[in-house]
Amino acid sequence: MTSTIERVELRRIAMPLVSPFRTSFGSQTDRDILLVRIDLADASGSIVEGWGECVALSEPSYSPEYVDGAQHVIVHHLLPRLMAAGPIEAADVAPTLAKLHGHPMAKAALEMAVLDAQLRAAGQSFAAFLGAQRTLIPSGVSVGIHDSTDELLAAVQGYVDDGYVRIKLKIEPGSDIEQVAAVRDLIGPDTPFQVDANTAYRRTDGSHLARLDEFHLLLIEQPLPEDDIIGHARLAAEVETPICLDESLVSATGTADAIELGACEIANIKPGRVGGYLEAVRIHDLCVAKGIPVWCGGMLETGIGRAANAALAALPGFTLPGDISASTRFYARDIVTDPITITNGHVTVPATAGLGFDLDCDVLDSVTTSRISIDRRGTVTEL
Ligand code: NPQ
Ligand code: MG
Repeated sequence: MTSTIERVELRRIAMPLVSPFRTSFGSQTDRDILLVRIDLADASGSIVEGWGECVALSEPSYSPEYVDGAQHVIVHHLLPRLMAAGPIEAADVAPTLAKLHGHPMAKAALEMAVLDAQLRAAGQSFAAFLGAQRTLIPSGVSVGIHDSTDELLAAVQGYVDDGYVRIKLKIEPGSDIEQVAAVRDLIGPDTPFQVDANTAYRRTDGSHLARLDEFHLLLIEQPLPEDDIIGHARLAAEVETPICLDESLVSATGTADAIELGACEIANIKPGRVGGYLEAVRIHDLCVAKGIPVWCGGMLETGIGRAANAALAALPGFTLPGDISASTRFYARDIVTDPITITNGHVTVPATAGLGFDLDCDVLDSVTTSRISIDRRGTVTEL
């Protein structure tokens, strides 16, 4: 069933992180997030609201998108086209916007809001919509770069105590080998352990990265720049530890090519990076067909994105633990009434109608930094 977009609200929120999060591209203490609310009207005129979360960071440091740019392209390019398209459902969003190049995170946020509204109207959970059978998924944690190995080990021990079943360590050239060795020593040989370089290495670093093989890591995530597919293929031949792509994978067709070239032995799937949850499912299906293990990445989402990610990660091809940690890993207070928690190392897949969250309006209002409304004629009003 298709519905008409009646009104859109864009809301910016400022979420302080419980501790600074450092990656090879920089350190962050706050998360500036763009939320999208879309009011859909069905044929009888009854209105249901849906929410989406844009995962773009404040700077174009992880990918070319950034949150101010995402808001601009939504207001001035994406929404005018989407609203002109007439009655739609979630599956129509990406095709309707396909002639506008790039901006996957902005597009994904719109598709997500339509999907949430559509599922709420149908009384269906996202997991049921996807055909996901699992009710629990294993929870991994991403640990930032620390200058001091002692501080790093204290942080890792804290996450092990919290019950996380898999540790991911952010790395960059410098103390990488030494810190991986120290963490492996701390957690023992049987705890699943992987690293993420966020593009910090070069093609010539093959023999250096092969030194990680002795620590029996699950994978090395995105060691090289995002456009260096052949470099990753060469590295995959040179290093025993499987090479996993994150930043390089922006579509199903590109993922198929990377797999064929031998550059992608494992895939990190992030719905925002690939233009939405529906494209993420296509990448999942393709990887299952090719025998490539997948796992769900994370972008420090609020309870909105975290709920949707948990449902996606319940699909059968997600055979490795994802970066879907408890909300408290990053935020003291989430904007939803039922934040994602971890019990015995697992997250419960949401079962309520929609993407699987309900907003805590008081908390949401308390972190809101700006709000605009866009009506059917495209008129923008500051709220
Ligand atoms: C990754 N995420 O897999 C990303 C990178 C990322 C959980 O490791 C603020 C600061 C927000 C750094 C969002 C994880 C961020 C950030 C995502 C890094 O590569
Ligand atoms: Mg990554």
